[in-house]
Amino acid sequence: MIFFNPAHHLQHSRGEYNGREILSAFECPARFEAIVTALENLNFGPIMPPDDPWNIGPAHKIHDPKLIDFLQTGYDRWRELHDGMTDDQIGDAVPGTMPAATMQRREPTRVDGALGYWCYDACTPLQPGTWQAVCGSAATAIFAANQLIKNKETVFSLCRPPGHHAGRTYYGGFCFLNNAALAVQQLLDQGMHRVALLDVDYHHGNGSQDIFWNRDDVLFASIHGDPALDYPYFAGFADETGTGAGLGSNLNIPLPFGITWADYQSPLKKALETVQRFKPDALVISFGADTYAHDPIGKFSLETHDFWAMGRMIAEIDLPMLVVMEGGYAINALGQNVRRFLEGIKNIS
Ligand code: SP5
Ligand code: ZN
Repeated sequence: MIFFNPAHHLQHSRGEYNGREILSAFECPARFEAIVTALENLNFGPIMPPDDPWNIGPAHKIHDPKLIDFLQTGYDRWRELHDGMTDDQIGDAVPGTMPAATMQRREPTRVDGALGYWCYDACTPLQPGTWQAVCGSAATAIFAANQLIKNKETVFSLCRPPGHHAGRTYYGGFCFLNNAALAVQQLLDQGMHRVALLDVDYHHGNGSQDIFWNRDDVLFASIHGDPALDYPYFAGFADETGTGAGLGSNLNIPLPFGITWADYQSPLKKALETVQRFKPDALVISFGADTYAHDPIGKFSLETHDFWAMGRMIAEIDLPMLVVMEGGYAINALGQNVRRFLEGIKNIS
C-alpha cells in the first residue's frame, strides 16, 4: 500500500539564495506530483491519505516538546512580529543567525532570534501552512507503520516535506519532524523490539542519527556523500558509531562524488549485512532519489535502472519493510526513479 500526505502543497518554499540570486526551491510541491503521477498504475495496492492527518503519534518521544511547540507556533509569532502586514508582505520565517559552537545556547525570546536556535540552515522556511503540511507528512509515516504491523507487507509512505535532517532538538535541510524516526518509534510502540533504519538518501541522515544516537533498540545505517565535501557537513563521518547503550548501533558509510551503481553495491551490501546482524523485527528505509546522476543537488551517478537493482538488493534481506520518501530533486526523472526502486523491492520487472 502507498500512503501520501494530501496537505503537502502547503509547504512551498519561495526559493534558495545561492549568493547571487534566488533560485526556485529544490524541495517543491511538483516533486510530490511527479511521484504520484508515476505511481498511478503501479501494482502496489491502493494510494491513500492517512486516517488522521493531525496524528503525530509518538512525536514527543522523538523530538524535544519545545521544538514541536516552536514548529507549531513559530509562523504565528513571526506574523505578530510584523504587525499589520499581510503574509505575502511578511514572507517566510527563515533564520539569519545561528549560534556558533562556543556561544550561549539560550533560546532568544523574540522569534526572529529563536529561529536560529531551532533551525540550523536557511533553506527550511516556516510558512502559514507549514505546520499542517508537517503534521500530514508525519501522520502519513505513522499510519504506514500501523499498516505494516497489521499486514507485514511492504508499505510506501510518500512524505513531503521530508524528515531525515530533523533531530531531537533541531530542524533544517527541508525537514521539520523526522517522519522515518516517527515510523520507527511507532513500530516499537506497537510491539516490535528492534528496528533498523537504513538511509539511502544522498545526504547523511543527521537528524535520525541524532535521535537514535544513544539507543540500542534502533540501528541507524546511512550511505551518503562525504560530509567533508557536502551537506550536512557537520555529521556523517565513518567514526561516528553511537554512544552509551547505542555504541555500535550507528553505521556511517561516507562516499566520494561520482559514485556509480558498480561502486555503490559493496557499501550497500555492508550496510545490509549490518542490518541482518542486528536482527531487527522490521526495516524502515529513508529513500532519497538524490543519488541520481542528474540530480541538481546530489553528486552521485546512479541511473534510473539502478534504483531497481537497489530496491531488489534491499528486499532480498526479507524483513517487513516501510519505505519513507526523503529527497530527490530532478523532477523530470523523479517519478520513474521512485517507481523503479519500489518495483525492485516488489520484484516487478
Ligand atoms: C532531504 C534532503 O535531501 N535535504 C537536502 C538539503 C540540502 N540543502 C542544501 C542544498 C544546497 C544546494 N546547493 C545548490 C547547488 C546547485 N547547483
Ligand atoms: Zn537528500
